[in-house]
Amino acid sequence: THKFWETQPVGQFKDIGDTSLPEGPIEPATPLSEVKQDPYNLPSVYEWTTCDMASDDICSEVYNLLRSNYVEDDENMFRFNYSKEFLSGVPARIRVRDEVVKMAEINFLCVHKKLRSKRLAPVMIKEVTRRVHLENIWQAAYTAGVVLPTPITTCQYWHRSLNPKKLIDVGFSRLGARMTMSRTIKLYKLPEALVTPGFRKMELLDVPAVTRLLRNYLSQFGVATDFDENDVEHWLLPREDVVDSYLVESPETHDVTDFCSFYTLPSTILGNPNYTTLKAAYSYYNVATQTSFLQLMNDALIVSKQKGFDVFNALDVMHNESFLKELKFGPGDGQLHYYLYNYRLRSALKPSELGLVLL
Ligand code: NHW
Ligand code: EN5
Repeated sequence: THKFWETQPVGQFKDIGDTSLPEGPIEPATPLSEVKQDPYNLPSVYEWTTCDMASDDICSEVYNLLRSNYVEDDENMFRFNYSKEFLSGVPARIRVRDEVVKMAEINFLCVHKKLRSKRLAPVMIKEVTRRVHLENIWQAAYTAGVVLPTPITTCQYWHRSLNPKKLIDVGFSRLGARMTMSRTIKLYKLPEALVTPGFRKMELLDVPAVTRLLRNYLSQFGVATDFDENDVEHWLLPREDVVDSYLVESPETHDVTDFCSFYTLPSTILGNPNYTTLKAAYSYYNVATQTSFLQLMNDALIVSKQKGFDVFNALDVMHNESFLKELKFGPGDGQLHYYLYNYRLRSALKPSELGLVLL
C-alpha cells in the first residue's frame, strides 16, 4: 500500500482499466488565494530553506548532498553524480494527446541517507506541490526507478559499451559466456571516422531549424515535450560536459535534415580501488529524416567514444528501439517509470509512444 500516494491526485492502481474515468486533470485549479500560504510543518529541529542556486556556496551544498546521497543502482555499485549545471528547476510545456499543459518537471528529490524512512519525502513533495501551485501550475511530470501509483509508461534502460575493459573492471558489465576480453574489445570497437556527410555540431544559428525538425518529430507521440526555440536553445544547444548536439546539414540544400543529442551524467563508482568515475552519455532527443536512424546513432556513438565516454545509455522511448539491438546496446538491470501528477491518462502508453526525456 501507499499511505501517502493514495491521498494524492494521481492515477490509482484500483482505477487501472476503468475507461469511464475522464482523461485530464484529476483536481481543478483553485484561486491562488485558496492555496495554503504558509509552508508545511517539519519535525522540530528541521527548517525549510529556499536554495539560491546562483550562489556558488549554496549550489555546492546541494551538489554535495546529491553526490553523496542521490540515486544508486540496485546493488549500490554506482551513484549518479549530476554536475552543478543540471541543478536548476524550470517549468515545461508537455503535450498530452492534443492538449499542451504547463507542468513542473520534478527532479532531484533527495533525503540524506541518515534521515531515510522517516516520512520526510511526503512532506517535501507536499511542500514543493504547494510552491508550484503558487506559481499557478497544477500538473507535474517526473520519473523514478521505483513503482508508484501509477506509471504512464515503463521504459527499459539500454547500454552500449564504449570502453568494455573498464566497464568489466568496475562491475558495470560482465564478460559474456565464451567471450575473452580481446574478443569483447573487438566486438565493441567503433570506426575512427564519422560516416554521414554534413554531420556537425549544432550551433546557435541552427536553433530555428532544429526546433522545426523536433516539433515535427515529437508531434506523433501521445505524450511529448512541446519545445519552442527558447527551450531548444536552453536544453539542446551544446554545453561542454552537459549536453552535446549534432545535426546533419545537407551538403546540397543546406537543410537541417537529422539531429541527435546526448547529455553527460557521470556516476561515482563506489568502492573500487582503481576507478572513481564512470563517464556515461545518455541519449536525449534524436530525429532522422534523411539519414538512417542506425547510421545517425552510429555517428553519435563514434563522437561519444572520441569524447572519452565509457558507455552510451538510452531508453526505449520514441523510435529508439529501431537502433538499439543493431548497434549492440544490451538491456540493463534498471527500468524508468514515468509519471504525471494531477493528470489522468485513459490508458498507459507504450515506451515508443513517449516523446519525453527528463534529465
Ligand atoms: S527519482 C529519484 C528520487 N531520489 C532518489 O532515489 C535518491 C535516493 N533516495 C532518497 O533520497 C527522480 C529517498 O529514498 C527518497 C524517499 C527521498 C526518494 N518519488 O520519506 P520516506 C525524482 O526526483 C515515497 C516519489 O519515508 P525515504 C522524482 C514512497 O512511495 N515518491 O522515504 C521525484 C512512500 O510513499 P507511500 C517516492 O526513502 C518525484 C514515501 O515516499 C519516491 O526516506 C516526487 C516514503 O517516504 C520517489 N522517487 O525518501 C514526486 N521514493 O505512499 C513529485 C519513495 O508509498 C510529485 N517515495 O507510503 C509532483 C509534485 C509537484 C506537483 C505540482 C502540481
Ligand atoms: C530520474 N531522472 O539502476 C532518474 N541504472 O540499467 C531516477 N545498470 O546502470 C531514476 N546493478 O545494467 C533512475 N549494466 C533509475 C535508474 C537507477 C540507476 C540504475 C541501471 C540501468 C544501470 C547497469 C549497471 C548494473 C550494476 C549492477 C547495467 C549492464 C550493461 C551491459 C553492457 C553490455 C550489454 C548488456 C548490458
